[in-house]
Parts: sequence; C-alpha cells; structure tokens
Amino acid sequence: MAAAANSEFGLAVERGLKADQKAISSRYLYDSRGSALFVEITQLDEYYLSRCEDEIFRDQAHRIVNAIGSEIAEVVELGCGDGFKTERLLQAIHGVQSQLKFVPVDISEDAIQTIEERMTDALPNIRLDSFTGDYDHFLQRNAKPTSGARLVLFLGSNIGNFTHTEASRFVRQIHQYCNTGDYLLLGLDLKKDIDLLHAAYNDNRGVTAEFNFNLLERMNRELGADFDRDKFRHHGYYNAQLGAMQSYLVSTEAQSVAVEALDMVAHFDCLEAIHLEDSHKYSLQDIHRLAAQSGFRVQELFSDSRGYFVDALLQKI
Ligand code: AVI
Repeated sequence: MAAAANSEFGLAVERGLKADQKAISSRYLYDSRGSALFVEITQLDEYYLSRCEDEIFRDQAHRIVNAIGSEIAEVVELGCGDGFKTERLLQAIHGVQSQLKFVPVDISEDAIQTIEERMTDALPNIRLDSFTGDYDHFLQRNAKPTSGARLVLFLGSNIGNFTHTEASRFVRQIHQYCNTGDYLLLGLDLKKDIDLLHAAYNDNRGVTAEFNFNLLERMNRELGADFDRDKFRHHGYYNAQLGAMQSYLVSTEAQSVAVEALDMVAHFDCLEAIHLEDSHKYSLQDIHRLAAQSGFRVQELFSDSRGYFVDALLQKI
C-alpha cells in the first residue's frame, strides 16, 4: 500500500481530495472494470455518440477516402477503442491504396493486442506498427518518414474530455507531428437539445453512475479508502456556460472518509461534490476555431443523419 501512495493514481487522489473543490481526473475512471463499463456505456440506447460515429463510418467511409485522396500511406489512431470503425475506414482506404501502414497508439497493452488481432484477421495486407504508451510520448517521437500522406484519427469525442485550452494544445501537438498536407480526422459531439445530453449521461440502467462509483471502489481497493458508495450519488448535468456535460459524485450527508495509504481523512459537507469529468460539446463555429488555433484548415465535415455528431477532416497547412 505504501507504493500505491506514490503511484500516479495515489498522488492524484491526494491532491484531488485535499483541494478546496474536490476533483479527480476522468483518466482514472479507466481501470479494467471502468474500461469494461465504458464499453457498456457505448452500447446504451441513450448514449447516441457511438452509434452516430458508427453510422458516419458505415455510410460515408468512401466519401472520407475521396476527400483525402489515394496518397495516404499511413493511418495513425490515437486511442484505438474496439477497432470497429477503424476497420471500415482502413478497408475503404486499402481499396485505393494497397501499400498501407496502420499505427494504433494506446496506453493499454490489452487494447493494442485486441486491435492487432482484429486487423491481422480482417486486413492481413496492411502493415502494423503499434505503439503502447501515452499520446504525449508518441507525438514527441520523431515521426518516421512516410512515402505519402498521413491520416491521424482521434475519434469518439475523446477531445471532449479536454478543456478548450487543452484541446487546442493537443491539436497543435498533432500539428507538429504532422507534415504539411497530412490529415487529422477528429470526432466531436455537437451541442444539442439538453434533454438528449442529460439522458446520455444519466442512463436509465445506471451504467454511467456505476462507471463513476467504480472510482470510489478503486480508491477503496488500491488505496485502502473506506468510501461508502451508498452515501454518494451520481450527478450529471449540462453546464451551458462551459458547453460541457459535467459529472460529479455528490456526498448525500456530512461525512469523513479515511484513505489509509495516503494517511489522510477527507471531510465532506452534505452535498459537497467530487468533480470527475467534463464532456465538451462543440458548435460548428467551435470546430472552425479549434482548427484555426491549431494550424489546420477544415477540409470537410461528416455528420450522421440526425446531425448529432461530426467527424471533422482537417488538413495541416
Ligand atoms: C470517453 N469519453 C468521450 C466519454 C464522454 O462522452 O465524455 C466518457 C463518458 N463518460 C460518461 N459517459 C461517457
């Protein structure tokens, strides 16, 4: 348990529970149970995001390929997910470009292994060059030269979990990694009816709540904390000024929680919250602003039939 106190997670929990406004970064929601719960979220009726992006790739992969042309030599995916959408797109690109390399990048060895197996089965002629590690490390390496253009994928509204400042810094980092003429395909969830947003993050089966409660269980398990989940409730609402769905766990009574590994006790007032996640929603204007701030131009926007979600094709200028 002493080692746990000095782990990245331990230090983040200590800092987060000692802050005036308690907060723990959403990156810590994804231990193995959290990752499995997130997969369940993506299958929920209310969580429209995944189905919208699946629809875009199912119906418009060829339009995307027409927009990028046949000179793509390498596809890099930051955070590879289950590979379902990527397989569709790679198949379409492979139809016009037989010499294709795919570079999946993920912090999870399991995720890399799963995608490698999937691509080896489905597209045996594509060369794989996986990278296990975080995005920063990957993007800071000197990119190997490519014989044609590169397409970087950052899908699934993952950019939404960054603040606007973090998002433009991250897209600028991708810009530095790219050569002029390379492309970025960015998945963004659009601003829409607040009831639809609320439903997506407050599903009837309580899977999203469970996803958040799992963080309390993770602190109990890994840091010897004594959180009683029955004394907290999940609270997800749209902050219109921030343009983001925000997720909190709110203490339903005044209480003290001991965290053995950190040798600390966290005090909660009644209705005091731990902030866990912001999921930013974008307008078309926000997308153009993000591209302009980061040195990309918007080549084309691909949207689902309901206009809920956009995959924005940006090109480095
Ligand atoms: C991973 N990310 C894009 C999800 C989102 O919508 O912000 C995480 C999530 N949190 C609750 N539901 C889904």
